[in-house]
Amino acid sequence: KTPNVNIRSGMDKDSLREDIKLHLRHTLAKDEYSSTNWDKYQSVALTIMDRLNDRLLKTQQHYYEIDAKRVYYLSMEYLIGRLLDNMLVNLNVRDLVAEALDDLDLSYENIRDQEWDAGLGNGGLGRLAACFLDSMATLGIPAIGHGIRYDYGIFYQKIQDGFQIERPDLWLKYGNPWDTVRPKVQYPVEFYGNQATVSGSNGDTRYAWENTHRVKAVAYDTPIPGYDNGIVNYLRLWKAESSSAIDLKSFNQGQYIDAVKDNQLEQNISRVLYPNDKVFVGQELRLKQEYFLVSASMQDIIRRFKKQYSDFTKFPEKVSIQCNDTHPNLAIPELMRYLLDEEHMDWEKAWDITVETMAYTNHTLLPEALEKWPVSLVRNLLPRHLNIIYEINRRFLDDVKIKLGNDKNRQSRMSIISDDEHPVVHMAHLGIVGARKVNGVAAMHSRLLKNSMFKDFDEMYPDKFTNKTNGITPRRWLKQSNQALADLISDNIGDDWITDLDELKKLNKYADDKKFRDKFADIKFENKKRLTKYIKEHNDLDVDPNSMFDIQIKRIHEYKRQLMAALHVITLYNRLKEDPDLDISPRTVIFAGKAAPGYTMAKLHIKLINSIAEVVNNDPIVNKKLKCVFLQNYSMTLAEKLIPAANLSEQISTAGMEASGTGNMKFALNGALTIGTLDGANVEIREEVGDENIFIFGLEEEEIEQVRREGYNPWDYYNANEELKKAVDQIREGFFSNGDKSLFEPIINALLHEGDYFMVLADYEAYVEKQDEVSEAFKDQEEWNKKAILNTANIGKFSSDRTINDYNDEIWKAPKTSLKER
Ligand code: DL6
Repeated sequence: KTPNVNIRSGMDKDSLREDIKLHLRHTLAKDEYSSTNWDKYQSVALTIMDRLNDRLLKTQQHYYEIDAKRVYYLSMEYLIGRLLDNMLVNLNVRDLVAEALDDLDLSYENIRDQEWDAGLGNGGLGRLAACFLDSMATLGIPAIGHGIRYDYGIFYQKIQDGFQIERPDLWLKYGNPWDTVRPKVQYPVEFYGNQATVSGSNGDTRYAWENTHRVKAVAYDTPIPGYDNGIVNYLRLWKAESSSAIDLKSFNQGQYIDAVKDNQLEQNISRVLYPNDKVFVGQELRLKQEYFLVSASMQDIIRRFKKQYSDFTKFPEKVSIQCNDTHPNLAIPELMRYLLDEEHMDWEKAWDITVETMAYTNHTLLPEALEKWPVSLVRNLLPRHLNIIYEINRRFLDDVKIKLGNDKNRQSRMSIISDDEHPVVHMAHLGIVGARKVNGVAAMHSRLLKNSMFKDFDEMYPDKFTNKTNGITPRRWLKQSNQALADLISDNIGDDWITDLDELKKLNKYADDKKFRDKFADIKFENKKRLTKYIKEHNDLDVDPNSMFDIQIKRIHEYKRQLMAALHVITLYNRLKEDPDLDISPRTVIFAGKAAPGYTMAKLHIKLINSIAEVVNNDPIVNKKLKCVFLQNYSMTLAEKLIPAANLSEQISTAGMEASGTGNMKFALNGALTIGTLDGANVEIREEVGDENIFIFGLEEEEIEQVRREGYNPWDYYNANEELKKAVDQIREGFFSNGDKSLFEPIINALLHEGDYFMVLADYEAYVEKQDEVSEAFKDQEEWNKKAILNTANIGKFSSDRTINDYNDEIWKAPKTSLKER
């Protein structure tokens, strides 16, 4: 018996331990004989939820009392990963919980590793949303994230015989201790039906949406604690449920399946995350998902607003809505619909409120990723919204004529709805017209948006476009995932860096301190040893932790050019075959990443990498100095193992194609040096860490454009470089496919016969030369470590706290608060 414990909210070891025991017995009905590690993990999670819920209620009451403006982040994806470690770090009780578990003879690591990733996102866009939630809570911004609670997150990737195989991700199989269902927070979401004309009370014409089909959206809330500030915001995810009662007649007639069939269809809306990160496909279910998110969230937002205010002109003063990409941009016509049809506002007033409230973030320049919905599909699913969009467009094009002159071509380019045979709704145009601010995610990306993709719009609205360079949360990406490095930093400069990442600049002076350097290097080495063990366990491969860990982890995509890194591995292999004594830095080249299930070429790249690995790793002449690894099922948890262990970070996209990248920031923060093109945020990373501490190569964006204009011929590059020619020929001749010349033929065709759109051959030589420089640099470990420290020291700009402050200062203007007990 332990007296003086505050079981449900105490932050001391005894309270934590007693609550864990209590949950095991009374919530989960298990004891020391029957409980598994999973049960123990659940008890720990529930113990932490007790504390989070307490703070969540206090925080929400506090926001209410100070009459705070709310920020709503709308996103189809939140790649939050595992939560236990994250919650403990932010509540600042990780050590205490580990000690409490130790009292119970349990290992914290074992318990932590029971958790399955919440993979509710594809990649950068979804992870960015998760980092933003962390920063908004840490800055004490009254924010709520809205999304969808998919039954299946991003698929589980298996590598079988070198090929990617997709398996469903059953992340909810054993329940989820981190969210609380709010059965009373549910809204009807309507689809289909028709627009009807109804007359308003004063004789004017009003419209209504009738004969709709309804689905229910039910709220599930996950607490989001700020770092050590008493604030707990939440992420509200919607799950679809049937709203139609079971058809009792069929039920009574014994047709059980028919009676429940429709319900199942409705639940399909939140069944699965679409696994494409870039390619836009116009499927009805996806449009349903987007509107489902928007409709439920808007009803929730409006309900909260109306609880406190009756005057809708105050809406933009009290509410900001940030759309993560175009996916939630239906929020614009949805808010209009509400104000017009339900609040009976006139168009101009409703429009002013809408534009003042909304903001939209663009995440890509790739044309295939821009959402365009066939008008026919929108008409069928959302007839009232389509008419509103037509009216928005009509008024907008009138304005274009007035502001920019009567240029038909320009009007057609800018139109929200295309005026061709198969008209589509251009969701980015809708976002630009209907939002007060539109931002890109890195300086270069935002410049390109203004100067090329949305040039017309920038002329029309000169103050609308802005840049918000992405960032990452230092809580998860350093304090949580690289604890030893975090401790070393705190021991030397204190721990203000956790919430003020520019503090890391104080490390600059330690780059010349041999003792600090050694400690920094020891930590990296330990992290590499841990990864070595993981590789042995999962790929049955021995790699040398003394070798350079050269890592490329991200979605597999042609523009990200994993293929170029693969060609480099082949080149090193060939060189070593020719001269086994070649004096190069031994390397372990590590890849991980998922390809969209329908992206055949990307999947073939995975197979190629695995085939190269097979040859390289089994060749005793080269495998002392070179290894190649593809780790299956890249996830947040795997990233947390890989990033702290990296020496070299591969950020080698074709210039002008990667909007920002955020992996690049995570690596540099953890003391990896970048090899990269001048693309996305790499440009700004170079500015921060200094040209001498980063390896930049390759064609720049304008040069790429120029080469394209002048006519790019990949054969010129192929013929001019012996090593390149040899590598390409080996792939073609079946050297990596047991003589099978057809397997990789599509890759060869893309490179040589279809114009090498991503300019792999054009950049190959510069890339290999830069890699040679990397290899030389790695030989001087003292210098290398110095550069690594300088990367960590100068990466503070890329904290998502800075990004969120930028959004808040310029766009949302919400208050910042703290509930830290003093
Ligand atoms: O802004 C987050 C992230 C960027 O860092 C990546 O550069 C960018 O590719 C990614 N975009 C997407 C969505 N693409 N579309 N649509 O994932 O956003």
